[in-house]
Amino acid sequence: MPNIKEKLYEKIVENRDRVSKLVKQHGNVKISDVTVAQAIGGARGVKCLVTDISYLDPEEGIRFRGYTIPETLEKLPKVPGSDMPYVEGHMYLLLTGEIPTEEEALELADIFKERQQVPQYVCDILRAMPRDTHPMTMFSVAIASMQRESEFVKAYQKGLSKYDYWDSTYEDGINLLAKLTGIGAYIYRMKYRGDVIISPDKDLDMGGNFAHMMGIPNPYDDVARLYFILHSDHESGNVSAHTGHLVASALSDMYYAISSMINGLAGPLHGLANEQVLRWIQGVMDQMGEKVPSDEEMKKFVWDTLNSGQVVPGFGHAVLRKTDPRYMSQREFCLKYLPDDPIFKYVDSLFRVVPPILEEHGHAKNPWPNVDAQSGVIQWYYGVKEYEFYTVLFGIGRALGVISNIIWDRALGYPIERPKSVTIAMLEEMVKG
Ligand code: HAX
Repeated sequence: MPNIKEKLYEKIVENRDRVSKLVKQHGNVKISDVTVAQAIGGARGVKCLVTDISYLDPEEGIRFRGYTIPETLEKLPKVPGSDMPYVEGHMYLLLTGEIPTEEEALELADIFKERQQVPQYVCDILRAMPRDTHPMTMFSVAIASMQRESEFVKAYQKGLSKYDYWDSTYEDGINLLAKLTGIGAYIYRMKYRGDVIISPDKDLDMGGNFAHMMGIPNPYDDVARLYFILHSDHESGNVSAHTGHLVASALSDMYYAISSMINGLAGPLHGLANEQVLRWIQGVMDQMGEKVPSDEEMKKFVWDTLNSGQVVPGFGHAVLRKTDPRYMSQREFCLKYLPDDPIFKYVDSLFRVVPPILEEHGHAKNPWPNVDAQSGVIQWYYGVKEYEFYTVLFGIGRALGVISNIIWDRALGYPIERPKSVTIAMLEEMVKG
């Protein structure tokens, strides 16, 4: 058994005990009440999910296994000659809760390399789709098409004890994760780079290999590493993570669950916001020509969007009540590597202009920028100008967290999800008293 799996199993045994004690001894303790507004309003703030992979504090932002973003980037082993850590090391942290040594990160990197080959039938399916199909649709279909490979399904059909679900779920998760960068790069090169496909390089780590398969020189390898780590997890209540958890709770396998996760991420209020931000900026650029608008001119564009009943993409959040630290990490990257980039100037101007406008507008509970306001500009700068593709990058990163969560859901025996619904008439009756 590879080291990471042994380590994972140790942790599973410990945590099964903790969960079982909580349910047996304190199962009736209340942790949340639900109001009418919450029942109608998307269960905002209702505490009814459990995950140890990450925690999102409204003021502080995300912590991965207890570590803030700067701590995560500082503590994880770095790729030699690079400013950024191994994505594989981050996956080790998410799965086991421990910062890996360089050796442990490299061991996982080797496991991914052994399993990275994208099956030819996946490429054939992608090729059979109309070339103008959205890349997120292609990504979702490619993942679902590999469902036939599921180790969990094979084991389940033979008759599998529920205590062993985690094992083949882990294998499915690692098999799938190993292929996601290759599938993403394949879609990109097929659609936007004259169909010239670049094969993986066995000597490179996940971030380096992705940059190589995209055909983009360094430091795009560090961009990829930073991007995948930052987007990996954001608690389990966001649409993509929750969808993955929900679908997997029916014992649908990892391929079904991650394909569904991608479909949830493809909405403009969630992951597709990174595409929408660049689309919005392009709309302004079309009107301004070469000139970057002054802050006063930018205010008008923002008000025009709000007055036409649309949201300003990249701003606001269901949980956060301050600027997203994922935005700040990427902003630091931009200030270091591309301070004079014209699109960064747009993003910077929006950072100054939008929050006071959203406060004045009085609707959004959080006027500050989220991760999606800042991520596209970096991709654009390094030549990935096809903004339709940006959410695929988000999806590769998010899979790290959702796969970790699903493995743990199975290990801890979380049951099929089934909240209760009521009718509007029942609510009217309940509020009468
Ligand atoms: N522009 C305009 N109005 C906004 C707004 C924005 N950026 N953010 C919120 N609002 C509005 C809401 O539409 C809502 O309007 P109504 O009262 O008229 O229905 C009101 O403010 C209250 O919303 P909220 O409670 O502050 O926010 P929600 O929890 O309902 O929604 C969203 C959170 C992220 C969906 C929301 O802020 C939004 O639509 N933002 C723009 C899209 C975006 O950037 N999405 C990406 C979010 C991060 C993420 O998930 N990345 O993947």
